[in-house]
Amino acid sequence: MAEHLSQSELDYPFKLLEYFNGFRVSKVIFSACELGVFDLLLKSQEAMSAQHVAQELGTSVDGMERLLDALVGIEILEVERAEGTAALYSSSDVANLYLAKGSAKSLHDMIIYQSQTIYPLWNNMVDAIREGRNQYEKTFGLPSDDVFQAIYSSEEEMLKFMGLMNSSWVLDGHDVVTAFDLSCFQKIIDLGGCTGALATEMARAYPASSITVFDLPEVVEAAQKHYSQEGNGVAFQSGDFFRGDIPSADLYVLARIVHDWTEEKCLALLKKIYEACKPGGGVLLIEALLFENRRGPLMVQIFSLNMLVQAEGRERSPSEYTNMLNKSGFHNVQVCRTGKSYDAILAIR
Ligand code: SAM
Ligand code: ASE
Repeated sequence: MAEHLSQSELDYPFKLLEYFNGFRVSKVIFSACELGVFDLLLKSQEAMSAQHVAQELGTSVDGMERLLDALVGIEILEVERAEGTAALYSSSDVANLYLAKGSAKSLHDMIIYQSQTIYPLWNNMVDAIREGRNQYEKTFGLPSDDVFQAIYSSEEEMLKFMGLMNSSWVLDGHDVVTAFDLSCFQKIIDLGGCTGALATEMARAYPASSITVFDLPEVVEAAQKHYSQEGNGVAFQSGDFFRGDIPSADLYVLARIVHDWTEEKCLALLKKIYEACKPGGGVLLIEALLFENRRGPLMVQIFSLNMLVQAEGRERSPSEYTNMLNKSGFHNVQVCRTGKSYDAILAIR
């Protein structure tokens, strides 16, 4: 099988070509999102010509026609061409569900952040690999020693990052909070819980537990202003999990926190959590797990490069997380792969 695959790739490198042209496919989707193509097609509810779309969005007709054709090529839009009339473009169900701004499952904010922040950072990937550090300074002229000072360089950037974080849990939130039965934990704190998207999923799955999001003061303020849904049963608390006290709880959730930091900082944080944790309590890590042999999943290997270019951490395998948890005092480490982007690890004090 492997021989057959490599043989045909040698005859003609289909996969190789598709992969190294991947950035252009990304740019097609990013551009359409930034221009508002999917929002317009959803709103219009009928198929539109390139000229009509161009006029509504204030672009050239020629440019828009090429963009719409490429979106048809990647099967995100549909087109009808009747003899003698202009081609008429319409959205697919996938575009309406995931790419338009307003829908409950929208990934729009995730795509905007990839387009405006991650893409420029990845442009300096060569330097990131040479230097082994993030590229905020070269890319955006920002000091980069304090990772979240760079990520939150302005109110606008902070809100965009929060949009990215929020939209991930549209897809994986329910799976990760139900990977283990957490109903035995009364007081749950989501450390670095950002907009409260995951905490809201927890409150839904465990209505008898109390859920608190703990995050930096500016994040809590913005979360309450822009994201807090009335009566979803989630409380907010400001603090700094490195410099300040961690409140006592039965379960600490760390979703995409450990992967931001060096092993040294993770151990300091996990030990601090261990001290604050009630006996019989635990910690739940939500991360994208590498395979133990590190051969995949490809998306996790790519996330790990993203942590290099944007933060100071990395993606890790289950045994690396287990070792850190054990070194911090936790035991009974259980790993659950969800089959989606993010997985769950539960450990008990
Ligand atoms: N847990 C959320 C999720 O998975 O969607 C957000 C993860 S985000 C990568 C990291 C979060 O940690 C951000 O919300 C950030 O504000 C927060 N954070 C960073 N440093 C922190 C600190 N010292 N104390 C508390 N929160 C912090
Ligand atoms: C972080 C997660 C992310 C810090 C910065 C980040 C993500 C993007 N930038 O903890 C989410 C997943 N990765 C990608 C590439 O989308």
